[in-house]
Amino acid sequence: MVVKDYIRERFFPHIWCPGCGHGIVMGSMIRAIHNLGIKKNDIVVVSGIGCSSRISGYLDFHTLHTIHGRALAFATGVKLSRPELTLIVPMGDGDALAIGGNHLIHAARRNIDINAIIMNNNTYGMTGGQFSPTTGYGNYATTAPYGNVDRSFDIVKLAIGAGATFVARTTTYHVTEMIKILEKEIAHKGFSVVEILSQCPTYYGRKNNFASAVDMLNYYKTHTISIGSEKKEENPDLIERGIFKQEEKPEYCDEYDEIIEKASKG
Ligand SMILES: Cc1ncc(C[n+]2csc(CCOP(=O)(O)OP(=O)(O)O)c2C)c(N)n1
Ligand code: SF4
Repeated sequence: MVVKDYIRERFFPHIWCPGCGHGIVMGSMIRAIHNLGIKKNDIVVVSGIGCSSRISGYLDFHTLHTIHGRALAFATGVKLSRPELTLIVPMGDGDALAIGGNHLIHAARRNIDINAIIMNNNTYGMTGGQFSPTTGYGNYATTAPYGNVDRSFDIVKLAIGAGATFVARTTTYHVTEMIKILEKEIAHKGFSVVEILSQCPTYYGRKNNFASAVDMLNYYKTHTISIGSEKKEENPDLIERGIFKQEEKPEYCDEYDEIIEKASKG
């Protein structure tokens, strides 16, 4: 496989800081799409604004780089008008859960066939490290110099509660697992959410005593476990990785087609 076949070299060098996790996610997206054998022309990547959202500029598919928090709204429009296309929406935790939180829960309850990828770096990287809905209680941010008092969303629980039919979590340390999960996500018909813990060494890392990007990757290695591991009983703070939900349910575009048919028959 040649990664260069899937990227727009004219936009390189990329904007990401050394050690940023988002490039690992982009590389894994490319490999998953390649392994599934989907034609480049059949893929639409829609993103909002953020370091993570910059992925849409670098990938050589049909792409829409839209406005902060609204990627899922644009993607819904594209999917409803061209349901045969594969829609992928890479987002940051700020983009997906703060300004875009409402779009996320409503896309989930409709079960529209869109693949949301949430790169959770616990901060607003692009704008300088403000706290986000996943920064975590007691952690530090440029806008929380004495410690954050907001509690975090659990992205997996939120997505399941809102009705997403495929929900998973992985990290940038677990690349082979990430590629397999992304393959399953894209192959699933319905609204799917994959949370990927993706390090921001520049802001979240520096503010929270991580000496380097490698330190953050080591944290993902030592503080996460596969779903069902016995270690979770010994240490409830460990974060679970894997596929939490995978369920077949009627998809929104299909249901909409049925309504159009009913209406056209009068
Ligand atoms: C309507 C609007 N509000 C605020 C901004 C400023 N802004 C740009 S990116 C961003 C947050 C990015 O954080 P996240 O989505 O978590 O992505 P990251 O950069 O961490 O990958 C913000 C607040 C904007 N571009 N548009
Ligand atoms: S600020 Fe953080 S999220 Fe943005 S490119 Fe740098 S390391 Fe990545």
